[in-house]
Amino acid sequence: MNVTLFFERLWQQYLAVTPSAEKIHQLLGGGQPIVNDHIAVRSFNLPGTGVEAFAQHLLAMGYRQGGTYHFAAKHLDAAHFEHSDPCVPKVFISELQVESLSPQAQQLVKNLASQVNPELYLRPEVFFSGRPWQLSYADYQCLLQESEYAAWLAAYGYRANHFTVSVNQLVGYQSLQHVNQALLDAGFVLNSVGGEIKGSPEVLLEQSSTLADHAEVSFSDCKQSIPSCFYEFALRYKQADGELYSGFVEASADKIFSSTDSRQ
Ligand code: OOG
Ligand code: NI
Repeated sequence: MNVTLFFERLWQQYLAVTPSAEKIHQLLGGGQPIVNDHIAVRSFNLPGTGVEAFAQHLLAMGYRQGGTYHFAAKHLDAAHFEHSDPCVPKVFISELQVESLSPQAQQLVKNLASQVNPELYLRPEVFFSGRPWQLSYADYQCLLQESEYAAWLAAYGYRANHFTVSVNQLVGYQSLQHVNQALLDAGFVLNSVGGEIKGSPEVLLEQSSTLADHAEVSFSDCKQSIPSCFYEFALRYKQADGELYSGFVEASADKIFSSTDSRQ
């Protein structure tokens, strides 16, 4: 699949539940195009449906694997992928260790997964295929008690859960503080878990993010408004060899995950 089309499809799907995104582009870009640093997708680690299943399509589109990451408390594993063309966004893919859930929640997740035709994962369109299973609101709430990640993924399925403005390529902003202030002045709410800025020049990456918008989700028994997707902002620093750091920082990513958690 052509990468431009791939990101256009992800972007349109994301916009449908993230009205803030358009306003943020207007605010920070003033009509000029915004370059995105990366997007992220979430998955379960069940056979054929986790990071590897998604990665195969990126490799076919000219990506190579970058770092791998572990989040013990959230029971997540992740990897990032970068493209040979530096203007093409990186992709961060995570997977939940389903075996870490309670037996009841594990059964619930397996029931969702069993509704999916495994061929879904063989096509690059899986990245923006949305929710391929039926879910009741009670089951959503049951998952939410154990893992906000599991609940979000069960409700929204496969999609970009955020896009990320590359602050390095943003005209008129010298720092992430400056970007955050513009967002706060315009009335956006930032994820404040661990401070509004995660990371530092020392770890070569500073990140911030909005709190997710809300969208109405059709559950099998009712419609409910729940947290949808967010926007992230990333400023990268040069490493010793003069190249911009292209990886992620576990301690910071751990807090970025909370951007879909309205209970923070
Ligand atoms: C991914 C969170 C991590 C980053 O830039 O560190 C991340 C997620 O919320 O699925 O995107
Ligand atoms: Ni991110």
